[in-house]
Amino acid sequence: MSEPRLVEVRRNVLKQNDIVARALREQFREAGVFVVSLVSSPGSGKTTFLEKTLTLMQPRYRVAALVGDLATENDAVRLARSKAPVKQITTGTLCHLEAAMVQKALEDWKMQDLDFLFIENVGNLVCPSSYDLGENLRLVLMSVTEGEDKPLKYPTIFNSADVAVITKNELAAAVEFDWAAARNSIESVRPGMRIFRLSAKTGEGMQEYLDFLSQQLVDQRAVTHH
Ligand SMILES: Nc1nc2c(ncn2[C@@H]2O[C@H](COP(=O)(O)OP(=O)(O)OP(=O)(O)O)[C@@H](O)[C@H]2O)c(=O)[nH]1
Ligand SMILES: [Mg+2]
Repeated sequence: MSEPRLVEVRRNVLKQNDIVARALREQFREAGVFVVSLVSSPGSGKTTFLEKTLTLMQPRYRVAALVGDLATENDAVRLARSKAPVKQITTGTLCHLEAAMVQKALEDWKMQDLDFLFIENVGNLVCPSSYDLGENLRLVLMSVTEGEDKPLKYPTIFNSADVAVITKNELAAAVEFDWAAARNSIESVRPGMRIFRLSAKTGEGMQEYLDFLSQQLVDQRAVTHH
């Protein structure tokens, strides 16, 4: 009989999150920073891809990253090799980041000093989908080794994301990755979704994605007159 109360509590948590996320989005807009979040199952390659992204973007852009995990600073240590400012958020038992955690982590960073902020969410294909972090763009990653039907099994996370990134593409042949099947899965849960296919290890496909991000910043600043 406790279900209605649980539903209500959950609704309140989400509502509170949306309020903070809205404030964050406004703060990002005013500062002219473009914010990209990354979601995926554990081990799909978020940190590898993000380290590569930060390293390749550094010469042209002021970039920084937040990274969420239940425990350890491992990912922050890896990302910091790019020399970009990086902060780890440890969530304890929580399987997703919340807007308030992002807000707190950003307290001593000046958003005006950044062009791009990246947020790596906790590795999980379920929990992060309902939590808005105030980001401009949400990427959902899926590695070629995970199975082409993941979008069909976890439609909510693909629905909450804007762009799909197929990672570890240099392994595609070894695992007999079926590109057409993967694309159909994505297309059936999120018609028209933009998909990048790349490998952070070899660098193939990275340039097209970086060009896309650059254009996103240009478009955002054209709208907000920065
Ligand atoms: N072959 C290959 N391996 C990769 C690639 N990207 C990541 N990996 C490997 O995949 C494993 C997991 O990568 P991570 O970058 O830690 O994945 P993650 O999504 O950040 O993992 P969590 O933060 O734990 O959810 C590591 O052993 C990486 O070296 C890639 O493009 N090609
Ligand atoms: Mg990681």
